[in-house]
Amino acid sequence: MNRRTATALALTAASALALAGCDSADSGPELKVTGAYMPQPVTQKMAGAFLVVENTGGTDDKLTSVTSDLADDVSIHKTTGNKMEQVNSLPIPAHEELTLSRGGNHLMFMGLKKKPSAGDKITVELHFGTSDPVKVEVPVKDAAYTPKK
Ligand SMILES: [Cu+2]
Repeated sequence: MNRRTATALALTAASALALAGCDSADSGPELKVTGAYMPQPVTQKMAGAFLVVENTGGTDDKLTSVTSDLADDVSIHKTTGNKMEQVNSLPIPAHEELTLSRGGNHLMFMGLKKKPSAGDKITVELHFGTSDPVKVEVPVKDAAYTPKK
């Protein structure tokens, strides 16, 4: 074994330790946003968007607010039965994920500055209880689009 290989092995061991450390109970939330999309809205009045926020950290966090270049009025909605209602936040528990999807939790945009079409991208910034804000590029899809699992 040459010296370079030995160093690489030592580094691998060190990062494995660091990863294990991340899993301890006192680590902060570690958020990752995936699968964001917005079905092309029917009118300029409102639009919805969906995404998943994964928390691989050891501490709970929550989604507290959303801002966007598409509309000044963006809120967080949950759906109960047939009715949607605005909520102040949605929990993102440690080692779990918050799922926003059709028929469930979603982001609600009111009074759009323009009507986006499939193929466009909009930008949202997600704000959390603990973690730093995360900017997400949200692709606009066909009205009937549903993500593959
Ligand atoms: Cu809604």
